[in-house]
Amino acid sequence: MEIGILGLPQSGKSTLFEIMTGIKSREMHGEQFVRGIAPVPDRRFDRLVEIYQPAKITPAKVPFVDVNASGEKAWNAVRQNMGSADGFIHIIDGFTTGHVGEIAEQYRKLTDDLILADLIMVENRMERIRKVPRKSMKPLETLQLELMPKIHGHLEQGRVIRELQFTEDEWKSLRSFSFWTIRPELIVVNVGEDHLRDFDAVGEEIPAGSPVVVISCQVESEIMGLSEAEQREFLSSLDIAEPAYQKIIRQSFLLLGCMSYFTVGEDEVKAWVVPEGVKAPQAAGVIHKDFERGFIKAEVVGYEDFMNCGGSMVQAKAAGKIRLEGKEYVVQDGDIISFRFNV
Ligand SMILES: Nc1nc2c(ncn2[C@@H]2O[C@H](COP(=O)(O)OP(=O)(O)OP(=O)(O)O)[C@@H](O)[C@H]2O)c(=O)[nH]1
Ligand SMILES: [Mg+2]
Repeated sequence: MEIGILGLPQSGKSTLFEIMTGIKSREMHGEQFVRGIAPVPDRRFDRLVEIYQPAKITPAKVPFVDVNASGEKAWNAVRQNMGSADGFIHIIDGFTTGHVGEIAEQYRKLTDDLILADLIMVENRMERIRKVPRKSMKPLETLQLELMPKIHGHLEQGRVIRELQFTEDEWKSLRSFSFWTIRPELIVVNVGEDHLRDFDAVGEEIPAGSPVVVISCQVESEIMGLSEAEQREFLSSLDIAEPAYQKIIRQSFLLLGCMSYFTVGEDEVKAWVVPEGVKAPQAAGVIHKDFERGFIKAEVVGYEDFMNCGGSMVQAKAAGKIRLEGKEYVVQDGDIISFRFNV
């Protein structure tokens, strides 16, 4: 699973990538794309680390990809390297203009390119399916034959595929295409320092239905060199509670449909990444396949319950807050879990 960083040339893609992952892709000459991993900021995780003071800490992580090519080569590089991205950050240059209308226009420009790329994919597919004799059509192809004109018409109106509603079967039939505008996106507006607070309206100006985060990459990359305390002081002088890049990482994590549960102890506090709606045995399987195969029970306490019991397992147990859950339990974000299994 990974998030691709998309944006027009010189919009701040590599600057954002560096802030989030610490990797300077601009210095990696000759590499068309660069992968980096960002830890997901999570206050709950930090609190658990304070409580357990473990030897090892492992936060949840999100992988990002930055394309390192310009001009004509850029779009080819994007096509080659982002076909498998599960979602995108679409970053927009808001620092050379202070005008919200122009920002919306820039958003439109790249989105139109992506819509066009999707249109071509749909047209190719339609042409191919139409050559298949009706009788020998597989159910998947029949479904695609029905769907493609609908998607085509929608794209032709300059609209993105993710706005459309699909049934589960329809989703399955579309999965193999990696359409650009079907995958979720997070819009990031990269503004100049003076405009940090003027852009609350930007979300309304970009009627995309996608989440929007405003950041000044310049400011945030400058404060990376400061100590944590200095960073906090600087941000509070600008009336900012948290650096925006942290919000961007968290939103990217949500974009992937992920959540985390925790395992805790003096040896390690770890956030495990699972898809939303996962059941206990599959969640255990992320730790080890044997945990899933030999799953017996999950001992679960919700993060809030745990903290309300003074951050103590003994107290949580005494208060009856530790539940024994079975195979059908749907894991909740922030659950603290210990699995019982038999191998
Ligand atoms: N003033 C200002 N300049 C910025 C900001 N973010 C990035 N820049 C500058 O814009 C230029 C491009 O930044 P990059 O992060 O390399 O942009 P990019 O989208 O990766 O560029 P390409 O990969 O060449 O398409 C650099 O000179 C940055 O210093 C910002 O928030 N404010
Ligand atoms: Mg770049």
